[in-house]
Amino acid sequence: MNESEARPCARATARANFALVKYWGKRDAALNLPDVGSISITLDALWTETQLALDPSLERDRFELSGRHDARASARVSALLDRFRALSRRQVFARVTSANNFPTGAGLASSASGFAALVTAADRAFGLDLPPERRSELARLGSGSAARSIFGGFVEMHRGERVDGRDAIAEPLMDAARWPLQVVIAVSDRSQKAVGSTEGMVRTAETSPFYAGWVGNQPNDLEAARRAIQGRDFEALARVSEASALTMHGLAMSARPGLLYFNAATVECLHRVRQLRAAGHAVFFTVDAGPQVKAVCLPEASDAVAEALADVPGVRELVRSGLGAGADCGVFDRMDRPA
Ligand code: 2P0
Repeated sequence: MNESEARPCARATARANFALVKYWGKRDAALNLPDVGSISITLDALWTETQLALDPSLERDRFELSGRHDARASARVSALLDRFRALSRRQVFARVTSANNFPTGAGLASSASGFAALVTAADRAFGLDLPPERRSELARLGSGSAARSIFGGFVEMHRGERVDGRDAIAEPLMDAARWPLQVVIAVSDRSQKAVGSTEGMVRTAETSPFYAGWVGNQPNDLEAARRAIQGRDFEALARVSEASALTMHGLAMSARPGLLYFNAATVECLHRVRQLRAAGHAVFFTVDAGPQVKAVCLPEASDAVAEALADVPGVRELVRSGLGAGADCGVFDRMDRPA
């Protein structure tokens, strides 16, 4: 065993989330401040596990995702770890290994669980023990949606007003156990998307003639979703969630050049979900910056939803999930897979 393997290691797990009221657009790209608030659900079946060990023998951070070095991701990881070095006043570098149990960059929210896990592991390894709202703020610097994966169940991300971003953080709205919705994800393309969320958001804000209307309407959708969640009113949550997803995609399509994340299977899945709802099944859809359709349903509807979506041409795989917990962390006496 070499020295680095024996070093104490923080091991964090964070689960993916997706928004019901969508985040699309930034008011400050450097601090990654959103132009709109958002409301999400955290899943239990899609997660990132990140191990982090501080190593005084290193001259820079070492980051591996699923056993491979990724220069772009490494720069983002290191920039975030710089914050932890500053906060702890410890100029020490880290070995970080991270693995997702689902495809990266395919519209399944890998950056959300990834940065939430990184921040949670770093918080423990640097001995900071920050409150969850501070971890949410730091996770946001890595990826806007990651601020939400610090928490479980139903979560609201605030737009915030401050220029320093201290109030652009997420907070839990309701525990998963109080309304245990189910999710069926229809995966039609596992490849990385052509235009990532960050680039897509910037292009949309700069070029869409409808951007101001999107930002102006968001408080209405947030309020409708908050009420629906508090009242466990499925029909109301279905209405506002589908409206938010379609509006976000309509907005993205209106960028120049337009962003089109749907494929043929996406569109067919949306029709199937609406047919199921018309037939009395409690289900609605949402779609993020990729072609996968996420069908959110009451538990009693989930088998019928899975059966209907599995039958759509182009759907390659279904992922089924319940709602999950916030990010958590333990300390172990060595890394499983040293970088
Ligand atoms: C959401 N998405 O609310 C929206 C809907 C995708 C579509 O949050 O630039 O990867 O890192 O802050 O967090 C994905 O955006 O973007 C996302 P950055 P992020 O779930």
